[in-house]
Amino acid sequence: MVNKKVLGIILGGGQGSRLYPLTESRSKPAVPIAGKYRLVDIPISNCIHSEIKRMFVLTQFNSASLNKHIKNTYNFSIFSDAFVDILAAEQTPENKTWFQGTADAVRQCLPHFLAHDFEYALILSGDQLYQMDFNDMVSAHIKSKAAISIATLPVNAKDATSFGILKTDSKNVINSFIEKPATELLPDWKSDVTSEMKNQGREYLASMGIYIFNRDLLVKLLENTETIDFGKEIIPGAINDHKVLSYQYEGYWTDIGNIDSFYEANLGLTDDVPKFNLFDGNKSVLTRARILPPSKISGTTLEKTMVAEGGIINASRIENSVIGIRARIGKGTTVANSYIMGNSKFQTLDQINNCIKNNQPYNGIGDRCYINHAIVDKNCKIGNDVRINGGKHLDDQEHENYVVKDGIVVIKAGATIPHGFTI
Ligand code: ADQ
Ligand code: ADP
Repeated sequence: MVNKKVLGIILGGGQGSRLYPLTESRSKPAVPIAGKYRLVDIPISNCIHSEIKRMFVLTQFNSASLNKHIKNTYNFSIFSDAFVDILAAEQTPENKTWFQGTADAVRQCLPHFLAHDFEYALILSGDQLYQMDFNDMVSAHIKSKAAISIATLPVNAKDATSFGILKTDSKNVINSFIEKPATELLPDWKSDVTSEMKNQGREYLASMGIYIFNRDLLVKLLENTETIDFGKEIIPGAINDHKVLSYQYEGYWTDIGNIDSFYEANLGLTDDVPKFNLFDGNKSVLTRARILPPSKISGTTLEKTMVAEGGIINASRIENSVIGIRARIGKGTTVANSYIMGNSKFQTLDQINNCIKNNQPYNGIGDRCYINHAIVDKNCKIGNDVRINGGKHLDDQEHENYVVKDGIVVIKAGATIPHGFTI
């Protein structure tokens, strides 16, 4: 089944500066999450489970890994209309280079969308972790004859300043909207929420950045080329002239747009009952089916840890961590509170022996290391006796091979960390 009325548009990211250095050499949708997926798999899986199988992914630059991932993962039957296409910001005589903002990205790609039949454009963010059936939202949109619908969620005062905050009438029609209000403005923006939400201090209705637009209205609203952002201009400008519906969502949803929230979202998956359920057969997150052997683990005490396929793990202890595909971790090593992304390919025994002979680190994490509070990006070579101890005691800093952001040490993709190095 392909829903012919809805076209999925996934905003794959601006310049990705908030996720730097994970976005140093790849586009944001290609950032690996949960050991074996990519960020873009989340919105694409939600769309596919909702029968919305025609999707565009808009991205600032089109990395080889994104292309390869989409091409190798989302293969639909040639007899269906389904597709996932990547649209990267391109230079044309009319447009200089980058997408200037979310609305500008959609505007620049509009000719590609309009070549397809659809009645509703479903616009999604590429950096959120949630499992949502969009059919309910589409039905509510159609039933109420709305022009635009926005998925919303009650949030607390601390979070409210980083979202679009809105108020509705008794029929859930949005009558006011403010993008990222300053703290002193918040008292005016409280909504009537359920007592459960009130008890949790979640009294502000936030936009989840998930929009449904009627096709013709989207085209019309984008005619004004001065408007570059949905949250800052298009939505606040539309609420007076059009029926903009709030579709209130109560499930788990989190924004993973910066290093801290990305780290928390990944490590949260190791909880006894994670808020995001990867083990739900009906809402599984789809990704590339790689042909990898099971991970081989020896002498390791594992606590609250997820280990993806293809690993060779000889560590002493791994706790509260996510270990990605083809990871290799040496003897006597401890990994705690960390996300180790793993490797893109296996090294041969000859290659490994050659590194050992030359006293060089090889792919993975060496022997007797201690790694805490860190994200180790793909294809790193971490030597023996390396100590990486992240935490709030570290100030933000940038080095050739790693950065520290919010106390989290991020080892850059492909970095070599010499034997005995300490952070
Ligand atoms: P933000 O998340 O701050 O707020 P923004 O940074 O514009 O908004 O990002 C929205 C999505 O679009 C993200 O997935 C981002 O990666 C992507 N994006 C940003 N710039 C882009 C560009 N130039 N090209 C392609 N993609 C781009 C928005 C809304 C708020 C709402 C929050 C919810 O503006 O009202 O509350 O989302 O997270
Ligand atoms: P990313 O940095 O986005 O995670 P990867 O490191 O996974 O990207 O690389 C993307 C693709 O390129 C992978 O599918 C992998 O097969 C391939 N690749 C990466 N490094 C190498 C390499 N050294 N030799 C051959 N193929 C590689």
